[in-house]
Amino acid sequence: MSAAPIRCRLCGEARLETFLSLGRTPLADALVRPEAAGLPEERFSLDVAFCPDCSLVQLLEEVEPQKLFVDNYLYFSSFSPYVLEHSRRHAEGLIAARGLGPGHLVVELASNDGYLLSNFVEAGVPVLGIDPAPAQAEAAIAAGVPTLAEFFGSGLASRLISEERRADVIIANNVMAHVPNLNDFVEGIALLLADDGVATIENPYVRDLIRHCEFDTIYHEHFCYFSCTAVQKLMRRHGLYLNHVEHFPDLHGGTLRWYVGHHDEPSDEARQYLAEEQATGLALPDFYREFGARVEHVRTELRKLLTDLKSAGKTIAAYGAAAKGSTLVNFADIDGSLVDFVVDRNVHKQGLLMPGVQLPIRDPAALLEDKPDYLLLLAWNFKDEIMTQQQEYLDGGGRVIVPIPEPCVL
Ligand code: DWN
Repeated sequence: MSAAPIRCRLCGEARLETFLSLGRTPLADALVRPEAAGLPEERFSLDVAFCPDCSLVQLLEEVEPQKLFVDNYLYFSSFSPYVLEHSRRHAEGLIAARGLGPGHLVVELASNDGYLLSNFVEAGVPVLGIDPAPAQAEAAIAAGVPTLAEFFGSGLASRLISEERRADVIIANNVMAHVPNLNDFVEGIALLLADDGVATIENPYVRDLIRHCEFDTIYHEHFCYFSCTAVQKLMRRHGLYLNHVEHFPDLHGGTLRWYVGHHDEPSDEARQYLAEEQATGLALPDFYREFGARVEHVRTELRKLLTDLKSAGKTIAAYGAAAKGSTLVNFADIDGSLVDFVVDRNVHKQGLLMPGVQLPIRDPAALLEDKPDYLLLLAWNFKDEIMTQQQEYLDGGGRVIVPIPEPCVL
């Protein structure tokens, strides 16, 4: 019996157009324990499609969220100082703009280890975190952030409002792209958000991903890749409106923050982004058609650069056991024949192996111990922060390789 046609996650359209295939890859955050080295890992196809009806960019294959975010999820937001500062500014801005205080409620979806809500707790604003990853939820609770270790959707939202809890602010950073049932997730936001409330939603901006060839941001945790056009269509299906947009070009390779509410009050910025997307063709399939060829070019150039350095007797390590790093090293087949090890500040990742290529992950101190000639930045989105942090390694003659948007040596 043929499988049911894969339909658009947003609008149900069946005519999806695949424009990129990154092969069958392991799960980006499924780091490998040393005792499992050499054993086969689960792999899933990583094919990306465009919906001609609502312009949502999305993955075709779906990996169950339990496997992605519960069984073995090691991403803790607090290991990135840039993310902590960005979050502090976001919280302070909302508290000031909306006069938040003890009588309000701020709910964060995918609250991780409490890295953002802790700012509201310090300001005396009641909060509720929701995150299905047990270790992160536990860390948040230990940090004084009340947290439900559950997946969010219309069911949990209905339960919360039955307890007379509506949110004055809902924050959803790097989560709306991570849910297979997009409409149920947004329906939950519409139910939980107070009538005069605001939801702020952050995700990588698909325009920046395509323009800067950030194909490594594509992995199984990211079911969707959003434009303002798609977000507006998605919100309207649930009685919500896209009212404002903020762009953060240096966050995760280019992030948009969408502000949505129950009333149609678009700002000039929101109108401008929507108009620009129509003018630049972001809502049309041609915008994505050449992407595959550009991705292939980056893979070829990066492999050539690394191979030439190895042939010249140089040693190479990598920085950042990032999910995006897993996509890059597995798609470009950057294994132990090219890179000796990866370093990462996240202590939960140290001692494990990168998925697929199974590169060992060590403490960044290894850079001063082993003094590799070159350092491939898998977490290139934090280049400035990492280079500042690793100044001693650089002063000792270490050189940095930035792989995206075009492989280069700094
Ligand atoms: O959407 C997601 C984004 C927000 O974060 C999640 N699904 C998964 C994760 O993706 P990622 O792992 O590609 O994100 P990062 O934040 O780019 O990963 C950076 C990695 O580098 C982390 O493992 C932490 C590490 N790091 C470090 O070792 N030293 C990061 C910084 C800033 C540092 O100074």
